[in-house]
Amino acid sequence: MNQKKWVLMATAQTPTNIAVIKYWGKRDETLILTITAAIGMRPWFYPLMISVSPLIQTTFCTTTTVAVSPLFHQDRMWLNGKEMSLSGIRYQNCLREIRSRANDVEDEKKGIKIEKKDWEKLHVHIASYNNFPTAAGLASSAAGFACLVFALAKLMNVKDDEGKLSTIARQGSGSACRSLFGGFVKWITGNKEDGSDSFSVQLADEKHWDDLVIIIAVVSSRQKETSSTTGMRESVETSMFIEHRAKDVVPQRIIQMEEAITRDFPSVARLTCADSNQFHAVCLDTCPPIFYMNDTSHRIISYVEKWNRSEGTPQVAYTFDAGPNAVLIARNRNIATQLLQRLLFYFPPPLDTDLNSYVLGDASI
Ligand code: 2P0
Repeated sequence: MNQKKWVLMATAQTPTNIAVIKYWGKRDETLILTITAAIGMRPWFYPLMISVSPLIQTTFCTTTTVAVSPLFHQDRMWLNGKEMSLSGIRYQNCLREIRSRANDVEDEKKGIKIEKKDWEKLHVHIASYNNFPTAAGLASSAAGFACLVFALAKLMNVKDDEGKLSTIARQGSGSACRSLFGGFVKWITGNKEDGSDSFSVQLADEKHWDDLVIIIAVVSSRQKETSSTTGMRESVETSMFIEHRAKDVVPQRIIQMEEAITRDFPSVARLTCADSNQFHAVCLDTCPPIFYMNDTSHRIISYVEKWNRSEGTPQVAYTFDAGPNAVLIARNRNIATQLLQRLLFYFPPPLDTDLNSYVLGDASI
């Protein structure tokens, strides 16, 4: 490695991952090993995020730039412009795993040559930015860790494929395991104690079903009171229902969902809604109970259920993660337009509202 003053950078961008069969519960807290398989969808487009029209954002993702330089004296990270600690075990595990797989890097134009052995001595700076609410049940950690691992792998010339990288992202956050691929992705539970067989596989690629439209209705951008990590630990310790879900429900649902994503929208919708509702039932069955959804979330569910019933077949699926915000999957663009109109009808903004800060939960109905 030459000692000239240089900085080498890599940037990655990752859309968030939306679970249609939820991950909830770990069998190993350190390696982040799940008690059930899970299926997520990483949109091949950026989902629409609405607080309420006319505020429509068409990007919904994490962007991470990683930089390395002999001028850096320690690993540092900034999230949304604010410095945060990298001392936690999750970051340390990801950094260690990626460094151990790093390879030679040469940039002749800049006169940079880094040998494999140099990576242990070099420090990285990481700047990550979410253009959506962080820790509000919108899978920010999924996009965050997947993006970080991918950017570091690019910077350090790691040759492993996405499946292998998913085992590293998983050690940052379970849901990040599913975020290395686009399209529909399954996180395989695995049996091994070292977690080497707990990785993700792509079930269908980005182009397979590109007429689906995802609309995220932001009900609240506040940070959740119970983190997913704490919530799922308490569910595993106290819920009687979670065992039934893990043994009797999810394995079957995974098979059904794999069949349904051959473009059978009614089945995808039924399974997605049922799984979201069961995940929240497990949260209620936890001691003390966890309430991620609020009244506005419940109203959205009612409206979608009524609409689907009146059509005789599902037009829209809903799913809620560890927060009150609704992820709505419309079967095509026409239905998505109708859905937006209906949301605005049911949640009209008061006349004096600053639309830039308005969220559905503030509406009086
Ligand atoms: C999911 N969630 O499948 C489920 C549905 C929330 C509800 O994955 O402790 O942030 O970092 O592994 O990944 C959120 O859990 O938790 C999550 P950790 P993570 O998307």
